[in-house]
Amino acid sequence: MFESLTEKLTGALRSLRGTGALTEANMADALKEVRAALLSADVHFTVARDFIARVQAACVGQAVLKSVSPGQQVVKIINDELVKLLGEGTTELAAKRPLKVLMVGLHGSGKTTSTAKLGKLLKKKGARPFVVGCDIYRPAAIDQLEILAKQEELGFYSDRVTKDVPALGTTGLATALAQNADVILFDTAGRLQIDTDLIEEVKKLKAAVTPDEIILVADGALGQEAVNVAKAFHDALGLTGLILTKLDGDTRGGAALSIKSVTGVPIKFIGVGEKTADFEPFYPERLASRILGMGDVVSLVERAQENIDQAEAEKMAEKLRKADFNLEDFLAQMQQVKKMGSMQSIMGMMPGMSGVQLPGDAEKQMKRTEAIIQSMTIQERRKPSLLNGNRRMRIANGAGVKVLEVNQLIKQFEQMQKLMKMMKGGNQQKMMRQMEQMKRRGGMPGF
Ligand SMILES: Nc1nc2c(ncn2[C@@H]2O[C@H](COP(=O)(O)OP(=O)(O)OP(=O)(O)O)[C@@H](O)[C@H]2O)c(=O)[nH]1
Ligand SMILES: [Mg+2]
Repeated sequence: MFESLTEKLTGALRSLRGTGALTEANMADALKEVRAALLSADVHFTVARDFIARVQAACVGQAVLKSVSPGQQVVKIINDELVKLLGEGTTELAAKRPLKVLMVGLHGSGKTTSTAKLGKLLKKKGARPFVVGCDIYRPAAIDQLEILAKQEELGFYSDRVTKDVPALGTTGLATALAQNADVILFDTAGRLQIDTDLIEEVKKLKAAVTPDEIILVADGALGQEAVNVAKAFHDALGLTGLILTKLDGDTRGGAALSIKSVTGVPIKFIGVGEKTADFEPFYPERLASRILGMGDVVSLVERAQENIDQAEAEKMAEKLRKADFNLEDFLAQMQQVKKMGSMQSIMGMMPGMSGVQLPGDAEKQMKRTEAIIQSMTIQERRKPSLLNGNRRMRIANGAGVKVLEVNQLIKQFEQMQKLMKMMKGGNQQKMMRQMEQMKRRGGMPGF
């Protein structure tokens, strides 16, 4: 997320971060670079200008130049100002139950996907979400929502015959309440542009279901355009929050950075990938530290907690400790990691890793490793040494890979096993040597 902005900002701040003496001149230079970085990330120029002015004022006010570690302090000030820009204050949905949420936005912005993602997230938190498909213009849109609702086990209602959207909304709401749902999400139709028909229809739906939250789903990759879209929707409907989607792509960050200060509407969630798990509550503090290249370990841990089975994880850790971790366990673990979302989105949360682009085939590689293990019998997964040449060939055929890849996986796995035995034995020196060797040979299997 925001790789190029992060890169430019860390570049600009690197010179300041050091302990060296900070002068007004080199601080001005660094701030000029910061401003350029913001502008090239498509941040609105008035937002960038005000931002720099505030940072400058804060630096003077806090007598940065005379402080013990001036560079660090400037970074801290920039961080704080970024947090303000991204929107201090509450970014949570209203706590009211039942809660009615209207999802609006342009065509293809991610409304339907985000409706399911939000449902999933709320369900994890113990709510009983229900989704209502109000996009009557494309039957496929209703199907899309229904499939996602089934997948995430959310309540669902729609009507493929009616032409009356407000009536559909009302019936959907009644159905949801009758089923004891406590959060009702209305997915609406998108249009190519903000046209009056669209707005009129959503207004009628709003009047019919009286939502507590009106959330605009906006494509974060649109940059400044997303800010204009948000303004238009806000004027017409009175938004209570925003979901910025597609922040995983080559988004430059402009929308995320300008939208709150221009519209005053808080970002509440962000979409960071196509999978339903690639969705997070929006925390300005965390995004600020991600933008400044400091990672976001808190979000990473939360995502792990939400998507990884705790009991399973403990069992795995125990197996690792006892050096009794076989390919079957490895497969199970890979599947757990996959639940956390795409590899690239996980990487972006690790300190210092945000700029690291995974090789395009990292996910593919993981799938191949999975296919290889899946082609083995249970006995073989538990004891790969059983695999002779003939079996390796069959497995390669079964998984659609070369025998060489099967051999590599087994070889790497045997090394990992050796490593686990050493950990168990507590021989650290030997372990480090083994790890070095593994690194040279291309890392852990599957990665
Ligand atoms: N990479 C990425 N793709 C996303 C994200 N959110 C949605 N998408 C994709 O964007 C496309 C459009 O998403 P939808 O949820 O169908 O969008 P919509 O707003 O409902 O579209 P309409 O119903 O046609 O107005 C789909 O291919 C989604 O998988 C995201 O956060 N990241
Ligand atoms: Mg849709």
